[in-house]
Amino acid sequence: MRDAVAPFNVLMELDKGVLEPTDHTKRRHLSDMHGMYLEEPDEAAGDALVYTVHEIVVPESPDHIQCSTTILQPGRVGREFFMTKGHFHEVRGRSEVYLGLRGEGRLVMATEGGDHAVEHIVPGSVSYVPGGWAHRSVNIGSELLVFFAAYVGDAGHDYATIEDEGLPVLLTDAPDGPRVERNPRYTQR
Ligand code: M6P
Ligand code: ZN
Repeated sequence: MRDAVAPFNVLMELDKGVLEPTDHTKRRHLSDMHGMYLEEPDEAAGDALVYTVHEIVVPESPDHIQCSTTILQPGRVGREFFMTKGHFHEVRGRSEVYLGLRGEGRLVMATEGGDHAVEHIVPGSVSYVPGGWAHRSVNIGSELLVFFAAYVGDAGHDYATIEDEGLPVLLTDAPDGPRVERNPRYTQR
């Protein structure tokens, strides 16, 4: 972790989402997404890379703001587009902001009560994720989806709550374009 007391700069390659320097990089492959898609991936897909997250790490305190870039590969598992795992914040009230940099995506959000919202991620889009809303990004295009995210320092990631059932809606590749479909596995809590 850098000395968060001193001001600092990092440089972002806008079309690739690479931060220089980066404190931490995580990569999620199909094997990390087990059970999150309705269908299991084709064996032919192997353990493909789904997305990469480059993080600037600062103290996990509400005085700080965590920043990261996410690079989502184009692809599908069955009819569903490649997506991030998605999460609630462990501290439910913590909010987040997304800035689209490249490609075309959707930001799927949902509350624990079952409300949902779907916003576009495109270069220049600024999306506000209020506290209490789980969020997952989906690449609906044929090129990389790249976006920047900033969130309150102590937010934390709660993956478990949506791991089994997912979110109320799915983004699928339909003949007439990307479609928001009800998730048959979701039951309202
Ligand atoms: C965004 C932010 C990060 C998150 C990343 C990948 O960059 O919301 O906090 O880690 O997307 O999403 P996930 O953690 O759900 O895999
Ligand atoms: Zn978040």
